Amino acid sequence: MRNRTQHFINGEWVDSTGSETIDVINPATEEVIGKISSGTEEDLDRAVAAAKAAFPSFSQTTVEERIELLEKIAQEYEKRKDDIIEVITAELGSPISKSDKVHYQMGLQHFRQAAEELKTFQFEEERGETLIRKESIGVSGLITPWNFPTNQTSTKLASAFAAGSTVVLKPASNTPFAAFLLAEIFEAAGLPKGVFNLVTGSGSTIGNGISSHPDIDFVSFTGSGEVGQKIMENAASGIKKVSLELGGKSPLVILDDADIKGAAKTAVANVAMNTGQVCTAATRTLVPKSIHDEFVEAVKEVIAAFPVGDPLDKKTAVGPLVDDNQWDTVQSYIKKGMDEGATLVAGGTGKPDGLEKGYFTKITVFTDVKNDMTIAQEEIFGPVMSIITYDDIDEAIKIANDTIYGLAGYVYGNDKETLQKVAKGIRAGQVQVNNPRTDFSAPFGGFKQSGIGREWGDYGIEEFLEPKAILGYNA
Ligand code: TAP
Repeated sequence: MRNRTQHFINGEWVDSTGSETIDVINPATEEVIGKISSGTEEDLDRAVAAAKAAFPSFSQTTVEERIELLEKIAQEYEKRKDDIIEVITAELGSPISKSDKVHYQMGLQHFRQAAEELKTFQFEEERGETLIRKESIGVSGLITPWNFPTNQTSTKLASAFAAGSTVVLKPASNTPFAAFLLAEIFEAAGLPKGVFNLVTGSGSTIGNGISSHPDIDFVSFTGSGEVGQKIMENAASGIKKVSLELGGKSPLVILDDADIKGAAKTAVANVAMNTGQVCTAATRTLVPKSIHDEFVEAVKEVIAAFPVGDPLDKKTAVGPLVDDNQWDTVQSYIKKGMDEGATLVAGGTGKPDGLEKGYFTKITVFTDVKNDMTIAQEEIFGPVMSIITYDDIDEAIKIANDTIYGLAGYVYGNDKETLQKVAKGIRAGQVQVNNPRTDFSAPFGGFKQSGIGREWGDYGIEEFLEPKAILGYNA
């Protein structure tokens, strides 16, 4: 049992002022694997005070000092590789191979990338007599979701430290333990006291408290649109800057010259990744009518290569959903798809055979989906693919953009001009052409209701900075 009922405040592990705790469950076994403190407003106040006290000196550290710190963090993170993989598999149910190659790696790369960015980042610029400086924004409140316990936290933390901002982190209550490892990593790396503070607890107390706290200057949130809206409302009363990474309903446009097997593999792999609990998941697959039937057959074949099962088994590609709520939500969307008249190609409601314990769900594929159906418009956060047909590229782009979201887009095919036309036509923060390598220096974030602001690389660092103009500086 992991009983992590202390918060990390001002460089020390401290008890909560309250006594309530929150159980953490392994979604593959449904067993309680530990508990965290359900923190109080007093706990949060203490953490914010520590971050505020640490800000004047940390914001004045040199770029070289912060590069060294980020590099040290990356080294300490690497030393905890096995622990990180183990914890993510236990709390999220992520297959062990993905906890390694995706979750562990993404967490690491953000620290490395931030160190790299600082080597060329321009904090000062002279324009005639005027000096323009980018200064740390101040105490930052970070609120993160459960779906990528290291990636979502590390991208924010790496950017904040690179910018010289101090933070209070509230991780998701479903998957909090990875954040405790980060606290230990920062301790080992020698992060000054008060720069990083970890307070666990409910969204309604700690999350809400962060977004309305008078001594927090900036809130960086990743999660649902509903909570994002509440955070904006709270932040508005204190004119606090917010950055929001919210949901998506991303399109994958398959061109008529695509290799069909490759396209099917790309589509299934994308929707199966992290059991579909990915904000950038390509949940709408746009296929030319001319290749639809062949594509559907290829999808049916490819699904067998994505076994759902025990996350500890190295052959497992897809683990369970994070909890019973998420399981119920996904089931109700699958039912809704059938009720609205979409044709089930694979999967369906219920648990996969032999997986009665754990929040396992089937990789589900619908075709004959119209873009105005609920399953094509709402974020499901489960491995559910909607196949929608199109006649020509202009129609494909129109369908791709017919959503309230704009987080990601994907295009797969051969003709370079068409690939580029589609990539430019999709209104989204990040578009991927033919399964490129992850680029940690590229900005990540959403158009429309997918969010405000950007993370990753230099764009991520910018979020934690305020431009300041000193006129007459060089007069
Ligand atoms: P949210 O409720 O948005 O939770 C995300 C984070 O916000 C968690 O740390 C949560 O704390 C906290 N929170 C909850 N209520 C809050 C409040 N009033 N003020 C401030 N913070 C608050 O997401 P969820 O419940 O985990 O998932 C619900 C749906 O959101 C999913 O089905 C999915 O559609 C979407 N989602 C999107 C993303 C991304 S990356 N875009 C990630 C996760 C979920 P607790 O954990 O303590 O509740």
